Amino acid sequence: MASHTSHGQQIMEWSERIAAFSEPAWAEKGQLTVTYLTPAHLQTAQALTQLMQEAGFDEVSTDAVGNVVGRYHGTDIAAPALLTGSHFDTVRNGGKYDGRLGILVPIAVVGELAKQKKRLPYGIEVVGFSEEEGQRYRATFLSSGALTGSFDPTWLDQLDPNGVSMRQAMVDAGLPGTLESIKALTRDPKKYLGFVEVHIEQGPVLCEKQLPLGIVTSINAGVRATCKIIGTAAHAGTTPMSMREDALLAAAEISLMAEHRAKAEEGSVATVGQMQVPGGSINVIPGECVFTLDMRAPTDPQRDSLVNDIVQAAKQIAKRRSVHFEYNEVMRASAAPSDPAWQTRWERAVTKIGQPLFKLNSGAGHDAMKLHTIMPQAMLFVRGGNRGISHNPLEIITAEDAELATQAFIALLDEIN
Ligand code: HGY
Ligand code: MN
Ligand code: MN
Ligand code: MN
Repeated sequence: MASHTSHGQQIMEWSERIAAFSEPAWAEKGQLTVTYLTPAHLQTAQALTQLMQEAGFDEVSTDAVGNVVGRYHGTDIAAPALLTGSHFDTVRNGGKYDGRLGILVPIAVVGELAKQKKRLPYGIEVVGFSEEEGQRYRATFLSSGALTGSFDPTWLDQLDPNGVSMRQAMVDAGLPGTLESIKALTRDPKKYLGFVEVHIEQGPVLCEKQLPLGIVTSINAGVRATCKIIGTAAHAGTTPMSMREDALLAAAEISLMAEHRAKAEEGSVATVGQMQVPGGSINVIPGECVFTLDMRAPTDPQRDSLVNDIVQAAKQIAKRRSVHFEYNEVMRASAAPSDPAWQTRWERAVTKIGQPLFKLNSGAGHDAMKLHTIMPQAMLFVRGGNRGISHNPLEIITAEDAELATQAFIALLDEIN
């Protein structure tokens, strides 16, 4: 095993290197925003390609949706391969490790194998997924969806806030931009042993328990929706309070109702992450308000009852306030329990490197929940500092924990036989 923290230190340096690429409006504020197929996104993809080439992968390529795919062959090229990876796009003003750590750890692992000129009986395929967060386009898990045959063809015609279609963004990025080229990415599960993803926990549990690693038992179910309230714009000075059809106040009441409903049940969460009054003015009662809903729970039934209750209550609020409520679901992902065999491999790997075992479920969604639909999967969580804060520039990990994650991944390889 290399000297202590050598892989970990290397991963921290790589994280800094790829975090140098951010979209100008955010970079000028020292913030990290990398959304689908922007110049910063393409630069990040290029940097990941270079890291994979330097590490000694046998093949490195960019696929039709912009994934960076590295392959390190085994002794038997026809044997089913281990699939791993995570995403390199970020939320706006995001952290450096969300997704990216799950690409850099396997790159460090392959680098170690290549350095030792070691070949396993199976290949390793590392995917830097190009689009997971659904920021530029409402197309969450676009890239892992392309690999699992669930790419939604209507996404190609979706427009970003500047009116650029996804198809055009793909063509501008040098990608085919055709449904055929995307459908061709669907993976045949028979060619894979399974999918493993290393990811920061994005929560406070490991930090509070002072544990560097955690084994994921299941990924929570989620639904995301864009909502619109249509009321009546009117004069803020002359319209009596009793005669208002205020779109924003209806959205505000719906937001507080969603919070109240989620709080009523252990494990349920509901978030309004975005809210705008298009064309609003200081002296006009909002005639329209658009907002988003993100609702999650540990199981599909609990998620469904959360969503149904919130949507029904929202309709009641809209009716009482004489406004119109539109609900448009943009993502629905089922809970993804870890495959028992792969979870056990992670447990044995973590034990083998002398770390305590701790299991937890994932409140965050991950590419693994898409791969879950076609092959067995299990995840390893890495402790986040700053009480595990994430989707925030304060997101932080340590070189020591990155090193332990790399050692656990290497130990996992020995569990595959
Ligand atoms: O929102 C999530 O759970 C993930 O960060 N995409
Ligand atoms: Mn994220
Ligand atoms: Mn993530
Ligand atoms: Mn993920």
